Amino acid sequence: MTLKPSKGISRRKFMLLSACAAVGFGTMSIGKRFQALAASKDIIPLSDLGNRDVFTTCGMCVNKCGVIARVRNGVIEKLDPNPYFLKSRSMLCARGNAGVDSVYSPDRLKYPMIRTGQRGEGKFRRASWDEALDLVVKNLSDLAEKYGRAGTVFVSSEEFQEHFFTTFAECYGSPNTLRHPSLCLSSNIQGFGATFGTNPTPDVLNTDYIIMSGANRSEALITPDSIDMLTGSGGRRKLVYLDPRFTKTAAKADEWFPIRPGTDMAFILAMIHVIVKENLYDRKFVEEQTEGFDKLVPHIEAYSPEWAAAKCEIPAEDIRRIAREFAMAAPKAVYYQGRRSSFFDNDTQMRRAMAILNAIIGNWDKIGGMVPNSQIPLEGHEFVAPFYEDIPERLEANAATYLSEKDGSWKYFRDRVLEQKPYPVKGMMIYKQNPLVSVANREKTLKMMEQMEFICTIDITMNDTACYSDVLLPEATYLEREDPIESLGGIHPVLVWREPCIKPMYESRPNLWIMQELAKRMGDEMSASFNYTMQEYREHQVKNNPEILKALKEKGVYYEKDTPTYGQTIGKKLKTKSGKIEIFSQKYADKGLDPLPVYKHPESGPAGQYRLILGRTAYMTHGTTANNAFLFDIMSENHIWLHTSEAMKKGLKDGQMVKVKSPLTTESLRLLITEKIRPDCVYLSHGFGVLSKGQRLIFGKGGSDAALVEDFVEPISGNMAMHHTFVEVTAA
Ligand SMILES: Nc1nc2c(c(=O)[nH]1)N[C@H]1C(S)=C(S)[C@@H](COP(=O)(O)OP(=O)(O)OC[C@H]3O[C@@H](n4cnc5c(=O)[nH]c(N)nc54)[C@H](O)[C@@H]3O)O[C@H]1N2
Ligand SMILES: Nc1nc2c(c(=O)[nH]1)N[C@H]1C(S)=C(S)[C@@H](COP(=O)(O)OP(=O)(O)OC[C@H]3O[C@@H](n4cnc5c(=O)[nH]c(N)nc54)[C@H](O)[C@@H]3O)O[C@H]1N2
Ligand code: SF4
Ligand SMILES: [Mo]
Repeated sequence: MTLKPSKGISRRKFMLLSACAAVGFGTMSIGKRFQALAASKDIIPLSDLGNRDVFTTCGMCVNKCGVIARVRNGVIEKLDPNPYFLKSRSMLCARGNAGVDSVYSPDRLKYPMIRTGQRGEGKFRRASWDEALDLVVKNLSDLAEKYGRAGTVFVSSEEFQEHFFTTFAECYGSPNTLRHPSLCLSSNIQGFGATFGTNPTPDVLNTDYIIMSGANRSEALITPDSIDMLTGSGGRRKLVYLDPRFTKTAAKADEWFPIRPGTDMAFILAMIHVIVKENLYDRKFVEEQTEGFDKLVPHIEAYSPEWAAAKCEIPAEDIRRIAREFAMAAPKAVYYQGRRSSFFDNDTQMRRAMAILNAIIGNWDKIGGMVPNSQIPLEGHEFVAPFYEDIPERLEANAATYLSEKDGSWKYFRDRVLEQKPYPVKGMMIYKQNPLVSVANREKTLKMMEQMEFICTIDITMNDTACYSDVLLPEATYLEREDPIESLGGIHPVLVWREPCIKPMYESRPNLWIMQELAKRMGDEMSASFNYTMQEYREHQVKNNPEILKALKEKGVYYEKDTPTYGQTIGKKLKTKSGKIEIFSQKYADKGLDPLPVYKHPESGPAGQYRLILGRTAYMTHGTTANNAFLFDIMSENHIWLHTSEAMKKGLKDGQMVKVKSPLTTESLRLLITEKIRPDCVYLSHGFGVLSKGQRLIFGKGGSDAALVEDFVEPISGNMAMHHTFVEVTAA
């Protein structure tokens, strides 16, 4: 039987399946597609594990929901939510349900591969593991000889086995690790961290008043918030939502304001103005727990609702009313900071403003307020990295004011690779990241990759980055792997792990094995850092605690206590310099940064052009899931959204092809005419317009936002700022 990308299962059937998963344990067969797969000798799992229900963890996005995999005759037939995992409120989303396709997709990476054609041509030959691993090690040794150990960058995103990859980088001796936060939430972490000493979690379940700006929780799912914001326990819940688009969250909100992009800080400063002027803040809390309120008072004098209305286009009387309602609901009120912040070049200061607004109403560490995260501690993995002399600082050291040593900054790093300053980087090891899709300005990433002498990608599918690599190492998927224990922090912290549902198919291997085999070839010293089995590693993580191991085995999760606790930090020193909540940041002042957030108005675009805004859909995770057969059934291309009035002016018709031109490139896209967006913006979702022909369902469909979006940067955290691009839209 030849395997073709197939839609095999109808959308209706799939939706039925999802609904079923949301309510209970029906073991509905996944249909003909999997019977056909099970019958194919090509891909019968090597499993002799038979019929089992496996408690494991979803790997389809960052939330890591609990899953029960129904394995029948050695095939994973269906995934159900694990009711013991409280954080997902017994839910698996569409992507979680569709996870089986990551195992059985005909487009997955099956064997180690070595490139035979030009980079990007997609021509590879199958290789043995020995040959591929030897080739990687030869290149890593040659690169170290030629350029030093810093001459190779280790690129990765969060995943349970990522730790082994970063350990390998450390043992190899490269200071250059490049992780996803500088494409995601590093300015958020920075802004809240500078104020509270940590990035707290809004207690959405118990709050009475939520303001969400730039956080589309009905589509950009974060559990449990996406569920709790609709259900809540209070019953008096109010949700105010600011977004240039009328999203599914807007549909569920009490009030929606189509805010002018990049002006959230004006709205927040005006709320602070009202709350301070009208004495609605929590005076006792402010006196006891915060620093610098006296400097805030004159600072916000000019930021009146009337001033803000002209900036953010939300009426002054609404700002004033919302500020009063918000303060009255305190402490059960949250200005929800969201997760991703890579929109504008003032995002860190915008998050500071959000943090200050929360602080002055005294919602800190209280039920229904902003609660610092707790975490169940795990025993660390100790290893001795070999010592190498003359290892330089990381390539982009000092580029951002507060650069994360561990995460780096994609924007600054890539620029320095291209300048070849202060030293050349010529090797790239990539684990579970797809920079050609996730880093703004794709052309620059292509140039960066072009000048690499060696690129190795460890992934599960032939994504764009794999297609431009030299050696591909197939990792086993999350449903085939035994993974370390992971401590998920939050208001109600939990331990989870992964158990294999079937044996890894084809020749895919878990990352620990891959790192062990590479380390072995690098020599004894390095190999010593990987000298354990997964079982030993997991036992070490929990000091062999039988209670934890039993709970994980039987329920897939371990909670230390039944309910969250509040107020643990009250009266204690926070992790800021003063030990208090820093409204005025002396730390920022010392670095020459604004110690209180100063409003900066975003530029207007050229006449006739639109600001390009990005955002999630509920059916896709980044650029990872578009080629998933089930999800492709729901969404098979991305449309460019344009407001009806603008489309009429241009004589454009719904569904027709248009050219979208940014200063970087032009993409052809299908037009969606809608009232659900501001007339000065267009919107495009992420993950389409791929370069790799190895993603057979979606190759040739939709367009790439990464190609269109320019690479501006937020200079305090080094976060990519992705909403400064303006585009023209014309008929194709
Ligand atoms: N389904 C799904 N869920 C996910 C993910 C996924 O890929 N798919 N990814 C996860 C990850 S890693 C992250 S970081 C989070 C991201 O979570 P979010 O940050 O909530 O997600 P986005 O959709 O990127 O952006 C949210 C909204 O901001 C709006 N927006 C744009 N500009 C502005 C502005 O200037 N002001 C305001 N107020 N709004 C603006 C956009 O229109 C969009 O609807 O989602 C997580 N959850
Ligand atoms: N233009 C644009 N760019 C963006 C965003 C946007 O909205 N628009 N969002 C930004 C945000 S918030 C984030 S967090 C980043 C995320 O972007 P990335 O850090 O690139 O992460 P992902 O897209 O989640 O996953 C990357 C790769 O992991 C692979 N993968 C999946 N599971 C496994 C596995 O088990 N093992 C291995 N080895 N590989 C696996 C997938 O095939 C995929 O190719 O993108 C950012 N970039
Ligand atoms: S939100 Fe969906 S994709 Fe993400 S972990 Fe949960 S079920 Fe999986
Ligand atoms: Mo993210």
